[in-house]
Amino acid sequence: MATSTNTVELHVKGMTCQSCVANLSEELADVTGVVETSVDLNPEGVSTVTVTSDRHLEDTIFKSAVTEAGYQLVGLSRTSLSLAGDQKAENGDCDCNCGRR
Ligand SMILES: [Cu+2]
Repeated sequence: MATSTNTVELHVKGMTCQSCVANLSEELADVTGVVETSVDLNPEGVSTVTVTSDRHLEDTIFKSAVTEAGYQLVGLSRTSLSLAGDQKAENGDCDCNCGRR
């Protein structure tokens, strides 16, 4: 199995205290593939929830987990960290026809 680590940042509205944090963390922990969740709580606005998984997970999976826990997913951003076994040599090959004729 290829080891790749996927990190997704969820922007979640409606979390106000540590039990919200625990609540959502639990919900996310139930998602297959999720290995780690960390929450940067912002009680007055949008909290940032960083989810690390060992596979690619669809946006809709996160959305339903957040909704299930009773909060609102207002945004999502991905930083795909390919840590191992995914080093393709990109030699900057030119796609266009320059220099060919
Ligand atoms: Cu709470």
